[in-house]
Amino acid sequence: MKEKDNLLEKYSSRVFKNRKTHITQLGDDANTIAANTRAIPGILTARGCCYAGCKGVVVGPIKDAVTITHGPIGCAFYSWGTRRNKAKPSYEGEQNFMPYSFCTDMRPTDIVFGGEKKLEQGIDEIMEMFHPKCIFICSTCPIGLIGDDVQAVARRVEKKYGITAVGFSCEGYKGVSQSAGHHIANNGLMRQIIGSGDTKPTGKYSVNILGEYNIGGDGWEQERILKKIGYEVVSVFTGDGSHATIKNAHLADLNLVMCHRSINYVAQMMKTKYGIDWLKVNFIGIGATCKSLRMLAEYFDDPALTKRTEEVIAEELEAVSGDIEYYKSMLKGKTAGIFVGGSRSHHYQALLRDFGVETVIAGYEFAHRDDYEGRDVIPSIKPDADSKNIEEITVSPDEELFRERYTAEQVEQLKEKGVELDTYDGMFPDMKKGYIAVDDYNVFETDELIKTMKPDIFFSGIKDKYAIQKAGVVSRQMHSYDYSGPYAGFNGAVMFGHDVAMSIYTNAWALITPPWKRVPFIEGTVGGEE
Ligand code: CFM
Ligand code: HCA
Repeated sequence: MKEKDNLLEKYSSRVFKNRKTHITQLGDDANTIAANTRAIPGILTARGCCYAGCKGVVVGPIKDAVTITHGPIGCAFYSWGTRRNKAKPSYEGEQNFMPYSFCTDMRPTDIVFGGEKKLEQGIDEIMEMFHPKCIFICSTCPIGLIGDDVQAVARRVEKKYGITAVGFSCEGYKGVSQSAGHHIANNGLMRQIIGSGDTKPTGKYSVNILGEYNIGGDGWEQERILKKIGYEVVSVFTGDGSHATIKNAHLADLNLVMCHRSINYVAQMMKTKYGIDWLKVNFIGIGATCKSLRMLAEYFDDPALTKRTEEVIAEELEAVSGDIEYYKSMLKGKTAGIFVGGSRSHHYQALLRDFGVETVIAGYEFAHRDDYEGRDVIPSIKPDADSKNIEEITVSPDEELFRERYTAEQVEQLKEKGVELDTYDGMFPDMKKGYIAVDDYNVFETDELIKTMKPDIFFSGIKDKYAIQKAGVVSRQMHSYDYSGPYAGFNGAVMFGHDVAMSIYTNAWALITPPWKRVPFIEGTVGGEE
């Protein structure tokens, strides 16, 4: 199709061959896309590294555990707070290490002579000063190269102090993106944390929220709504989450999965080991939140719970509908592009639709094919050398604790009723024909898409935000929310509507002439070929 062809035509034949499989213009039939493969060197991808996925994303936000970066100080500094995963003690005296950054600060001599001793000394200091009950050690690139054994250090620390210590070999270069780090983090949590507690929930219906990192307070808005209905939230993975609660996660009734990409391994392993179902939810967007709450009530199938769910939905809608209508009147008919990591590009399409905004271009930095096409494609994904490098752990049913609420047949019946149980359909079914999906998008493609698809607003990250704005298009950071938020749930939707309307209607845009209106543009080809 025209727009896709325009995007590819300037590439050299080698780059063309690769990138054409990562760009899909949606048609009527089963749409497919290549994903989770190596980025082309030098193409200016937006991706990050494996350490970022493990330390920055999954384990770092666990507030009562100390996460120590074993590596150079820069890796620790740039993964400290920038993601805006909020946390606060939930009772007096609860430990919260989020305001701190811990690092071994590896220097050239440590690289030459080894850093294990320095790591152990650092942990001795941490134990003396902070007395955490859990320590996570996250490796950066040099650690794997010099062969420091962080797992052995973790075992020694556990013995010496009687605490839980987990070593993560999440060197930055492992895998092809942050996604490898998610998987490594999931494995560590499953092996050493989940199942190590024995405090049972006391509420009638209890859930864990998986893949919710409390960016800008999103998780707090979700917990507010769930608790108002009467659910007990046992643990959150991992925004404002704690080692003290995650160790009891296996005793909850159901797992709710927000970000499928970063946590689906835990969801799937908990299903196998403990029989706990997982429900794919989306609390981003008014319609999506109502749908998720209704699926949840349907899962537990209790008339009192269903009644309470409807009461809360009605009350919440009543409170926000005036504001939503107001922002909708300002935003209706606009178009958007969304390029984020591995989940939000789908979730935020629902919220934008609440305001009458269509997402005409969308894509991910590091999602896998199942995040685009749905989990049904998983058996057909061939593992390559990079994915084989990441350990797959196998779990089996726990002899004492395995319990299933529903038989496989009942799960199928619930699925037929629209309850998205133990599965995820991905982003494509929610995109319309003609819209463009791009996997592992880069700077050049961003520029081109802005020219051809002309979105009114482009949501992405810090690396591209200012270049986009200099091109005359509003850009909002979909990772950090430009220091705003929450955007989840009912109250978050109002905040989002406010921020988007504010950005689009600011007078600054009237003062900017986009470069393509002032030609000439740089001419030439990309990739060194004529
Ligand atoms: Fe999941 Fe995330 Fe995302 Fe992600 Fe991320 Fe993030 Fe993201 Mo930035 S866990 S995949 S690795 S929803 S940090 S909170 S915003 S890229 S779309
Ligand atoms: C990461 C974290 C990040 C980066 C955001 C951005 C985040 O991938 O390491 O590039 O703007 O959300 O903070 O995704």
